[in-house]
Amino acid sequence: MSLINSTNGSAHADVNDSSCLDLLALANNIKAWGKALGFQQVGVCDIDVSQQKPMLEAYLEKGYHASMDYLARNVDKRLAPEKLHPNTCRIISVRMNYLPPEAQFANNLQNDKQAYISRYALGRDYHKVMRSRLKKLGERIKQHCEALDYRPFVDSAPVLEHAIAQKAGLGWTGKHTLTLNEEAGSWFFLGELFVNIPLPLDESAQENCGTCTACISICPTQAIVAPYQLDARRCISYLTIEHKGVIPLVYRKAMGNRIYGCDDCQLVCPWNRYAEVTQEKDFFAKEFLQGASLVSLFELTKLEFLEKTQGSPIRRIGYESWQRNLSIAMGNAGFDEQILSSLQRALSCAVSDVLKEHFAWAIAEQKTRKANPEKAVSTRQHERLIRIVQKGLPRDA
Ligand code: B12
Ligand code: SF4
Ligand code: SF4
Repeated sequence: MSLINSTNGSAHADVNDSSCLDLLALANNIKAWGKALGFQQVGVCDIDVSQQKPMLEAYLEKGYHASMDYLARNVDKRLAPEKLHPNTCRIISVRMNYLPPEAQFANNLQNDKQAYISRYALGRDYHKVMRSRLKKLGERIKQHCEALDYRPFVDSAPVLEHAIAQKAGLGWTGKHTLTLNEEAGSWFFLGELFVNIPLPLDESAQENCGTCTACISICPTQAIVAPYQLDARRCISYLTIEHKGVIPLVYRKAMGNRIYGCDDCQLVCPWNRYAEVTQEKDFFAKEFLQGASLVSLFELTKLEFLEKTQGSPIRRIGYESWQRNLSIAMGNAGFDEQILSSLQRALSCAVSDVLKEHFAWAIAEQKTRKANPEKAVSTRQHERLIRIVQKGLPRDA
């Protein structure tokens, strides 16, 4: 393969290679192939994300990345994608819907004896689904352009996926810091194919939150500390998925029955009224999670947990965090004899200090509620969320 130099000194594929001659036609084909592979949208951008530098640095300086040290590593690669994969001159950005049919958001959030799991995590791990499709897309392009060198990314590498998606026209970064789209809302995953072919660029997406601040005011832990700025230390998604050890008391009540991730900032977003449900069976809820009670999930043995969560993103948090999160939800539930005895049994044989502390807290909460049954479990903010969902997302309520 011969190479030519681009203006920034890096090398990219030879456009004179007869198989890549018509780059516009190739880009159109890539979009059609991507859609046939199950991506709802495919866009192309260049690799200049350097304008993100001050925001990224401020985010890290303020410690908003919490214990996710990997976000502070490889900042140079995040800001210069060609350092991550040499000779990259374009990024093909893709998105894939994940909202399962009958999401039952309000029903599930209202039922404090049931576990609420973020809708992105009910089915198969999206990393696997997306990466294998992106690889297929890369192989397909290569059949038509031998000079292609590509590398797929989903989430795991130092890639500024939101900034790239926006440049490629897939949507803008909302005030909740997620990518959203006027036609599709935000219930989709992002992925990228780094390539060395100078494909024509798509127009970037324009910011369109306007004066809305719904996501900021509904966040149960005030994690969106300013528009476009998320302090992960306060975010329920971070606390339930990434954070190890004790969950600070101050956030426990606000977690309600959310035992894995949180969808609240997306639930109130007006653009999600137009969201499509996914056709991917892989993202439909695993059977053991459908309408699952807190007790039934809490009483899974470690072996059962590992078996049932095979291929699911939930497995990644491990059994201890699983039990920790469930015990908080059990502590937040209205008084229930079964919940209390299940927690007491678990405390009597717990070895981990973290779990002992959480189980004891949850038992104390249950006992308080037993003594004061009239004491409200739900907060006014939670009730407001339920009303907004019922009104704004009737199909998914
Ligand atoms: C780390 C991470 C998290 C962390 C931290 C998120 C965060 N906002 O920092 C935690 C665990 C909290 C998390 C939670 C969730 N995540 Co997450 N997460 C990531 C990951 C791996 C990296 C994100 C990152 O780089 N953060 C670092 C900061 C610096 O980046 P940023 O948030 O984009 O910040 C930019 C803007 O805020 C902006 N900015 C900052 N300050 C200012 C100020 C002004 C004035 C302006 C204009 C801009 C601005 O500049 C920053 C730098 O570019 C990405 C995948 C990826 N590689 O991008 C998935 C990703 C963002 N997550 C995803 C999902 C689905 C979620 C959850 C919805 C899951 C859930 N239901 O629980 C929640 C949503 C929480 C939320 N409101 O963001 C999807 C989002 C898809 C989409 N439609 O956008 C991604 C893209 C994964 C994927 N491949 O699909 N996540
Ligand atoms: S995911 Fe939940 S806790 Fe995190 S910012 Fe959104 S609403 Fe707040
Ligand atoms: S809720 Fe409003 S402010 Fe938040 S992302 Fe959606 S449109 Fe933007």
